[in-house]
Amino acid sequence: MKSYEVNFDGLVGPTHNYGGLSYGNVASQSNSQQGSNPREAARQGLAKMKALADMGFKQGVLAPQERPDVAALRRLGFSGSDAEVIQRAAREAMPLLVASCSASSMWVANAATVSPSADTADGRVHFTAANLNCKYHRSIEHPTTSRVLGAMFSDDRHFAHHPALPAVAQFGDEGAANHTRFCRAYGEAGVEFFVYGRSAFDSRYPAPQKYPARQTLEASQAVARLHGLSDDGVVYAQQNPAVIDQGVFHNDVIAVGNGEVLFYHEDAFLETDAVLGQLRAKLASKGGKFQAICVPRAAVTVEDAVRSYLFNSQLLSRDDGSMLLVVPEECRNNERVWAYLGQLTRQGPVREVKVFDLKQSMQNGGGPACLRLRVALKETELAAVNQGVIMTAPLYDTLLQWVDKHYRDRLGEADLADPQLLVECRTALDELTQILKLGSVYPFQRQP
Ligand code: SUG
Repeated sequence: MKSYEVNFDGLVGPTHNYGGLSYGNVASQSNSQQGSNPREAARQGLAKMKALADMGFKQGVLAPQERPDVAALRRLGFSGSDAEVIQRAAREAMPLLVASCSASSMWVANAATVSPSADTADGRVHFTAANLNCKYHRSIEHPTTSRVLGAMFSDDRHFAHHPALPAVAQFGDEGAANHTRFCRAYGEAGVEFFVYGRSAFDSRYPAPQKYPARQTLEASQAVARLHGLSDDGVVYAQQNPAVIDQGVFHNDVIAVGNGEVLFYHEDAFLETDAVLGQLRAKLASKGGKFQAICVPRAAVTVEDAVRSYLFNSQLLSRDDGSMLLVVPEECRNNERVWAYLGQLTRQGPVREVKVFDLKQSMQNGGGPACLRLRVALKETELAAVNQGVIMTAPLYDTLLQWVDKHYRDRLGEADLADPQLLVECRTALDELTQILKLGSVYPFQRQP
């Protein structure tokens, strides 16, 4: 049976702004308080989705969330009408209003961890929503994420959904941003690679000194258990704490894998040789031939990697067996990175590099790979997905018109205090759920 990797991209929400909310994420910190352009951000994301769909890749779209999250503000003690809640928060606790307005759900690589059916004990595709509990503004995403994923993958003969892990730092889980899967073909059993930043229960593991390690070993292990993965199909690796301290807040900022290939920076992991050895042996036991492409620090420094987001790229398999690397514009603007990419495509599996302008998202630390959630599906499973979320030329046109109708082209901190923004957001999302055939997934649609 045919099988595919489907990339579901997060549609940028109408409140996209630069809140400076993510300590340890260099771009988020350094662009704090800049004016944003939500319309441009959504258009840039849609352009990438359309381009990849046009190239023949399977592409879907994941809906944004209701923001400001008034219910979250109410849980923090703000009361009155929705407008009063927003205005009181703006007067008394602006950082909380900013957090409740974040459009961070666009980075759907953090929405969930997904295991394809060929890897799981019950032969279904498993999803665990990520608790994202390292940052308050992201910790409020998972209930809606679960409902949206449930509406996209609703057939329980094929799909199993797990709620987020317990919401404590010991089970910090950032989803697919720290998870890669290697396989010979998408429909065959593969090796799932979990990268964690620290152990919460075993002090023998080193930890970063400056910035938080968002993903714990114990969270990764829990996800593997929930998904029914077998030991011979799982490899765990610790991220090098020194690179977390240089701004590598997720593994997908320093490594990307697809098929039989791992593209990674020399400083990405601890005990790299042992990790690569395990990946090679376990993939071989599934009939695959592991191939590692190491980018030496002499060619690209960790700082270059963080600035350019070279590794936050999409490594995509083409029908002729070669691979395409989708990178952000910032890679072309970095001389060393661009020179490296020129050399990379002259030999080996990566034959072409495609550049996208994703500046609006990049300024908050979200590159091409952050914006997509990969779901490997067999043909029958793909047919069971809610077809309303699969990208087509008509859907692209409809979404573009929808963005132009509802989104502002400028948003600053003062605008977040405007209760009209909530009205605009709800109006837009109500229409979107009809376009994408999602049903009532948002809190405002579910209130009696
Ligand atoms: O969690 N930025 C996101 C970026 C997520 C990138 N995802 C992956 N690497 N997969 C984060 O740090 C910034 C929001 C703000 O500052 O307004 C933010 O949440």
